[in-house]
Amino acid sequence: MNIHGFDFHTGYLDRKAQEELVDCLRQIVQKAPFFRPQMPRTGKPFSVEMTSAGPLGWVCDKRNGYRYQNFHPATENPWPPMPGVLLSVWQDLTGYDKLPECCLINLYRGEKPKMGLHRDQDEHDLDAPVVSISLGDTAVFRMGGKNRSDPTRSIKLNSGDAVTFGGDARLNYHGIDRIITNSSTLLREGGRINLTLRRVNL
Ligand code: MD3
Ligand code: FE
Repeated sequence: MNIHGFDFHTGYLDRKAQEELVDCLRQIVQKAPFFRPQMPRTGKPFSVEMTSAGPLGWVCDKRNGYRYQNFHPATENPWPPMPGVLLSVWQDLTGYDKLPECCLINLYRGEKPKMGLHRDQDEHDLDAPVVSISLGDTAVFRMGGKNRSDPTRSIKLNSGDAVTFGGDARLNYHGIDRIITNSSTLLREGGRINLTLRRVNL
């Protein structure tokens, strides 16, 4: 980890590794289908669909807000297990002594999917880094600072790129401005999938 707290691993997964990961995700999504979270209070639907793998999944709805829970909100089944290959990625990129408990799977597809500027602060272990893996179409990622009003910069995340966020950047504001349609051939149905690996509990 560098002084800024984030590390870009451009082209971390080669094409074959990306294809194998997508196959693995298709199996997960068969058991735990994508769902569309809603904003707390307003109930406004997200433009991004989500699901999770591992002991915990991140969910959000009008009534109960943002949280981690150990079951899928629609099927009410436990989330599918964390793929072994993602535990290897976590170990390789972070060397963190505890395992990730959540692989959040974000699907950017359809009409102008985006994720507004926010911080990831629903986890208890804020010493643990977050690992992001991009698959499919390129995303225009926005990285900010500690305060919403801090300057931001725009960075493209391509299929196969991995990023670790920890230390000084763990609570930085960030978001996805847009997806560049048809920039990748990885996903037959088009769009982008982002995986974030997270430790939740201390
Ligand atoms: C910077 N996802 O799910 S991953 C999210 O591409 C989320 O789907 C985006 O932000 C996506 O919460 C961005 C990059 C990322 C993830 C976690 C971070 C950047 C981060 C945590 C701290 C700082
Ligand atoms: Fe985030």
